[in-house]
Amino acid sequence: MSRILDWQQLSGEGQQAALARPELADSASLSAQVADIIAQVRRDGDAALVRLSQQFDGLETNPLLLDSQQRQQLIAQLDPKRKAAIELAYDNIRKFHAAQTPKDIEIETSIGVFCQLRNRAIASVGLYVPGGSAPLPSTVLMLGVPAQLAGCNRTVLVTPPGKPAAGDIAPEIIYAAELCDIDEIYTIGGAQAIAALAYGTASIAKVDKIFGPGNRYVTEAKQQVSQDAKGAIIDMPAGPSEVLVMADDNANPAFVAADLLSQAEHGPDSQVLLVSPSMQLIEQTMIQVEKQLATLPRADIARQALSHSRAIFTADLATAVAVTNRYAPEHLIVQTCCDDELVDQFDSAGSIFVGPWTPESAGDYVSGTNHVLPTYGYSRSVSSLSLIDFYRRYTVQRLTEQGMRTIGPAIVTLAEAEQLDAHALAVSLRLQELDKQDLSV
Ligand code: HSO
Ligand code: ZN
Repeated sequence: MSRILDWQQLSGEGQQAALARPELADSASLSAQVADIIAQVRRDGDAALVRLSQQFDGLETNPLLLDSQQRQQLIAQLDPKRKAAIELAYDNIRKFHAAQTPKDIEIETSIGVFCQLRNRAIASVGLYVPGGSAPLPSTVLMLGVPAQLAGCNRTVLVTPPGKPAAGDIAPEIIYAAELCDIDEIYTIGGAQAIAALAYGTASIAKVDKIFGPGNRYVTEAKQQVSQDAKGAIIDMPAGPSEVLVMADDNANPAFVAADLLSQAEHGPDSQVLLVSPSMQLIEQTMIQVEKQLATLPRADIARQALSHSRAIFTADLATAVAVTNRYAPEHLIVQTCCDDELVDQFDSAGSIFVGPWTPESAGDYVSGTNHVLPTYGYSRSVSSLSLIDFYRRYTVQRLTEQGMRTIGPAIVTLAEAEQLDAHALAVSLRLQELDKQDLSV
């Protein structure tokens, strides 16, 4: 950890700085670059995808779509232990998400006035699975399981080609996709993959909604296509991934250190915070972090993330809770005297990991919760990815004659108040018709 900050000693500004996210630097040139990539894909379609994949991923061949034979060949290489672990993760994620199936409702709001809320799967969804330094089959499951449960007609997976074997995708990714019934898999990544999903090309049909985490280019591309009515909507805004561990003297410093490092190893821009009313725990954790770093292959990446991490020392647990709520972390790990009592006091974390036996890794992989979560303080108001995100909701209403009689006069009154005479007429004509019918009986 680079800095220990004593919360009590900080000025208002100092406290704000202690909880600040990094500025998403260089955004003007980033957004221009991404806009250019999107424009190329819109103009040149598949040819742009091939060109950009060569430029960014060194993809020499042009497999783009993996056929079923290629997929089966890859799955055959998969280690049985990994296969079984993917199956357990799939089962748990499926159980937790199946329980979230939304129910249609119908309510008679006034006599003869029937209102429905219906939930239907979004027809076509695009899932972005980052490649980067390691393939992420867990992300395939987090996106693919809810798409499968919702019953989306078409689910498209894009992922950057693996290196060094250009064109290959990790067998773990293919197997996870197979379990989720995803048969449209393209080896493309980056902003060009998002552009292809949003606008379509000759070989990739456009999707309605794009899901999944990615690097700065992917995130920026998602933002841009979501602002265009001809593009696609997206799951949620995103920034670098983050964890806040809240721990007191009861916590095991080795556990806390490992939890901090598991976030730090994701990338140099990962955000890592420790909040504690115990200076001893903070110091012990720092020793453990150094010790564990020595054993980690990704120590370089983790060190870069740790260089901007903070340990915040608070007067008591109540202050630690207040600091945590103010930061609104993507992941919140709680290891204190009183975890269960504290859980209800957190009002702004994306996902909470309670007690010493619940590392973030549990939710990243196998517990069943979704690991696609709002970052960058968005967890105050944006929800963690759930089954409902794969549905659209719409309403249906029907008035009987009786219903028209019941609410018609109020509609006319409101339309007149808004001076919208055609609105009033649409109702008064019908009311007159009903009066005529009454007279003729
Ligand atoms: N912690 C990451 C998800 C992940 N971890 C994937 C391991 N694999 C962001 O929530
Ligand atoms: Zn993780």
